[in-house]
Amino acid sequence: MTHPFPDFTAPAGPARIGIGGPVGSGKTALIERLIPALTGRGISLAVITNDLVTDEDAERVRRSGLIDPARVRAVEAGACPHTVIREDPTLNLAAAEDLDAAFPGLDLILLESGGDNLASTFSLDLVDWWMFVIDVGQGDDIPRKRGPGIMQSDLLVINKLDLAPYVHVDAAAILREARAIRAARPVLGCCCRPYGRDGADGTDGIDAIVDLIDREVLFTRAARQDAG
Ligand SMILES: Nc1nc2c(ncn2[C@@H]2O[C@H](COP(=O)(O)OP(=O)(O)OP(=O)(O)O)[C@@H](O)[C@H]2O)c(=O)[nH]1
Ligand SMILES: [Mg+2]
Repeated sequence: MTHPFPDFTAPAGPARIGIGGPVGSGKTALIERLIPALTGRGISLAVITNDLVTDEDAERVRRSGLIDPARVRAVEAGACPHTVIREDPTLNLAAAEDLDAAFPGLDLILLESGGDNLASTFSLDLVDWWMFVIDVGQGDDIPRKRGPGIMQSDLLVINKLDLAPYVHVDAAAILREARAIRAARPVLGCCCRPYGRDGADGTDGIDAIVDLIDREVLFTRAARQDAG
């Protein structure tokens, strides 16, 4: 993300990355893949999930065995999932501050939004950088619909490329079209499940997402903090 103020200095504390996208596109599945990939690179991690009226996703991540369950917090978003990530992110900011206080040296918090439509975006008071996850099962015309999530996110992830042949979507074409629509902003294809399909069939895979996070968020933020 290019910050609008060149002399901006990143605040101390962990970086925060938002993960938004329509219901069922694979946001939690992506988190389950990112946790081992990021912690394997020595990054100290925590997770906040937003569900409408339950803590279902937080419980799933806690039970996954991938991360210390104490590092996972749930925010109940209520009826309107984008309100708590955009208009009034107080609950998510409080959860992030709690995690920062509980785990000194925390590098990064992943925040999953409640499943929404193509219109959700994150407040930059809440996150440093955010990605939007769609999947091929929603149709190959989704990038063309140009919702704010597709146009404004720092990274567009097109998930479930393994399903493309079954839903009659040309995976290469949807990636090409999304890249053309987003111009210079990155688009990466992946398969959060089944495991082992990363990088197969032209997908960019989880490692490409982690490389981008490393470069665009963690490295850039550390450089800003050093400069400050
Ligand atoms: N075939 C396939 N299935 C996937 C993939 N990623 C996720 N799924 C499945 O898609 C379904 C939804 O995944 P979730 O990770 O729960 O999606 P989500 O975006 O977190 O859903 P909400 O939080 O309810 O909005 C689950 O049944 C996953 O197993 C993928 O790459 N390929
Ligand atoms: Mg989820």
